[in-house]
Amino acid sequence: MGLALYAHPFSSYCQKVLIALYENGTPFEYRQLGEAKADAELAERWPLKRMPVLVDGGHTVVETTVIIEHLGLHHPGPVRLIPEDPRAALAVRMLDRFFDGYVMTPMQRIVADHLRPADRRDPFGVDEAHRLLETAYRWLDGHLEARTWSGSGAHFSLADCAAAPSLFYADWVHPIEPAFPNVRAYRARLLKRPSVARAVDEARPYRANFPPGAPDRD
Ligand SMILES: N[C@@H](CCC(=O)N[C@@H](CS)C(=O)NCC(=O)O)C(=O)O
Repeated sequence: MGLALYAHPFSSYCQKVLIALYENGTPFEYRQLGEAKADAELAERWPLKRMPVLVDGGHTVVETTVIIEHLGLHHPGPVRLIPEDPRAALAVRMLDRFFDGYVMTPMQRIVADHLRPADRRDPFGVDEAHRLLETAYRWLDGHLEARTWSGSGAHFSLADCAAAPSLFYADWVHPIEPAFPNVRAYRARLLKRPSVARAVDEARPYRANFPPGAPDRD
């Protein structure tokens, strides 16, 4: 029994793991969610029904960061997404947490607000999410001053897997202003990375489903 990934191409967290799999050309069975059978299997394996979920030889692995750590441990490839040196690994994990907590989370909050009934919207929470994104961009711009990749500087890592989809969609809901040239350049660099470009291309057919409306770019 090999690897199976329950995922949807348009989901930002699913892209985070897909990028890791594509980086190393790791073979896996794509169990696409949105189809009744795959949805039922996911609910059975993970009652919280968050995606993606990895199944490795019958063993269920959840949470994107843990999934990517699991892949590095049990299915390593030529691209090491968590550095061997524990200090360098810590820097990568720190940036991974930054992107999930302070870019992905506020971006999701803004997007999810569009799915609420009109009388249950949360303008205060949405404002807060916009402010958090602005502060996150500012901090990241300084952090990227002398770095090509966000986690370990010279090498693409877990942190960049988290950065790519979070900055991709965050820029759609809270544009990265020219005042943050390093973040804009980093997002563009990420989009050129073949693993990221592939994930973005696979998600193209679903853009019309982006709740706030997708911009005509990228
Ligand atoms: N912390 C989780 C977050 C996963 C997550 O939020 N996935 C979203 C898709 S991008 C999801 O499943 N949303 C469906 C829902 O909220 O019901 C991880 O890293 O795997």
